[in-house]
Amino acid sequence: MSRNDDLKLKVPAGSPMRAPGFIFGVATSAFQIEGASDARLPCIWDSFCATPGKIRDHSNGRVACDHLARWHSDLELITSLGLDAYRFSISWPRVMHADGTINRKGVGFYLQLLDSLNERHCKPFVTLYHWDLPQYLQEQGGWPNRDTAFRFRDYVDQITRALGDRVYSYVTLNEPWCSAYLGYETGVHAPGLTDKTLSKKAAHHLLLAHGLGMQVLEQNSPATLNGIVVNLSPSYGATDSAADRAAAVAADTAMNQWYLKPLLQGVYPESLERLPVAERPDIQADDLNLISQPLDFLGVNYYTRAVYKADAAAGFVQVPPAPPLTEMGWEIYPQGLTDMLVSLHEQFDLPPVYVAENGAATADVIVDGMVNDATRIRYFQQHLDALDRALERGVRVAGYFHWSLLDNFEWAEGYAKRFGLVYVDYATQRRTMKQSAHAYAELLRERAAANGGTPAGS
Ligand code: IFM
Repeated sequence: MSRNDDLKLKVPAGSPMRAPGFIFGVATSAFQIEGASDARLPCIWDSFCATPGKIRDHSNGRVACDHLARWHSDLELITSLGLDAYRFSISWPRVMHADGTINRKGVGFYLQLLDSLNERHCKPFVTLYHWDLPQYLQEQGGWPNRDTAFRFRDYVDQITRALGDRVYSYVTLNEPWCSAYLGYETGVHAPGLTDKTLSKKAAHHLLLAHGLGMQVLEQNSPATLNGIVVNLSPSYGATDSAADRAAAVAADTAMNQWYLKPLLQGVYPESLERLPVAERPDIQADDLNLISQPLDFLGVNYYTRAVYKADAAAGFVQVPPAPPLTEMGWEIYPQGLTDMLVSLHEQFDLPPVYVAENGAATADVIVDGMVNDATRIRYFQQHLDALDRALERGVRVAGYFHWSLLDNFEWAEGYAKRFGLVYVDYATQRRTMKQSAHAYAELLRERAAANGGTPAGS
């Protein structure tokens, strides 16, 4: 393979990914890129960032990528990539007042963005909740308070009416496991609490919020594709011993099945019954019916796998990842994407699936005006190949979104970890397309030409 080939992305001839209907996109989220925190209500991540010791580089989302001011040129970048779709999130604290009425000024930003995306034939995938809970709702108990799910329902009702028919697809929640487990159990994410009982309650209320949101979407926006995005880490035993294999199953149940089963089958895993009574969420009649309403699609985010060994006290413990690692310290394991998709397909009666996020943080630097992120391109290619293997096995995957368009605020890691296809110099806010962005654009150009057209947006 020549050096030049190494900087290219390819999709094999005959792959369903080459068909024009397969969606290629990029994803971002509001808190991570927008900035202008003064022009909206505070959210739990503002408070978390203001708490000493929580963010590795002591940063916050006040400016981030200044996308609120620079959205127009960011949209030019999206257009220049020729993407079929752009997945972004709405900032709940930007579009709603604390009294539950809509904030027209905040909504105005999204209306412009949506109109411009539609003019450019780039499909808007809108995530309604990507972790930025309004702080006043946290003060009323946050996700462990059942009422928060109903406040989410009200917000979904208002925002979907305000956005009208501009949206192609709605995602109710992004990665509820992160909100519940990282936010309320390990405390490494906002709001930074460390309480197992709160975490289980939060998980249930997030799922309930999804169900209530789906009900509203069905009513207000039946023509959009409506679904949810979960993050899944396929679990493997550290050895082939029965104990390690059982540890992997237990971990899979706690992390993945806890969300998949209620959503897709309307039941919790049986292990719920083995939780101490005090730790069990309050599951009311009809909750599981609401949670398991039919989905137009299931979004899955895949970054890495997790390897477990048996542990007498905890049942399972995660083994530290082995190289090759990304800058996040996450193992690069593309086969996990195939395994995860195939196993979902075998276990559940699935709606179409989107890989709603996949990407890598790499050590990017600008040299002579260029960012040669060959490691990201390799990761990207390996995961496209892994996705193709899943398609060959009959999994109905309808699209792939790369995380992320821009380098951005990587939560507790601050700005040090760069996931973008586009490099952001935070001192000047200058954007530089990395080699991976050029490779993605070239792939889409080449696919469009093979299909007798031009890429979306161009
Ligand atoms: O940056 C996050 C994103 O907000 C949610 N999914 C994982 C990404 C990388 O950690």
